[in-house]
Amino acid sequence: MKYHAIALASLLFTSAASADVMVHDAYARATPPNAVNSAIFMHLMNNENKARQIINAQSDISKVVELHNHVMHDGMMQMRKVDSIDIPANGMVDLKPGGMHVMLLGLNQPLKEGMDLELTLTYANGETQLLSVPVKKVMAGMKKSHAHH
Ligand SMILES: [Cu+2]
Repeated sequence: MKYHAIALASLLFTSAASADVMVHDAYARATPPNAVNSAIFMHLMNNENKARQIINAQSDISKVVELHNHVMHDGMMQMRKVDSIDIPANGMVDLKPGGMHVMLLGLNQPLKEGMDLELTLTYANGETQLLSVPVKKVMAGMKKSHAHH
């Protein structure tokens, strides 16, 4: 029985270590030469039975990195800094243009297609996740989300 207990313990440990939040299709928006800000988008999948919370994002590419969401204010969509991005248990969250995103403020260099940025996500439980995020050219996308007809 003792051996069983040990085997089970190591199995649990292994699965806990690999049961991360899965990140798919992460990309940073390429910028024109003089742009100072950009954003990172991604699809987050939580395979755990408990909710996860991203509480911080860090990167060397810009002076400030913030978690943002878009909210309607006086009939206008505005970006707001948020304290966390919640990913429900066994659920998923899309960071996408017009919605939640990782905001890069004060870029240290223009973002060109083909570059890869390093981004570190910090979760409320203390875990960190290092991502390699490719830079992609995308259409602004904002006009579509503003159309209400
Ligand atoms: Cu923003």
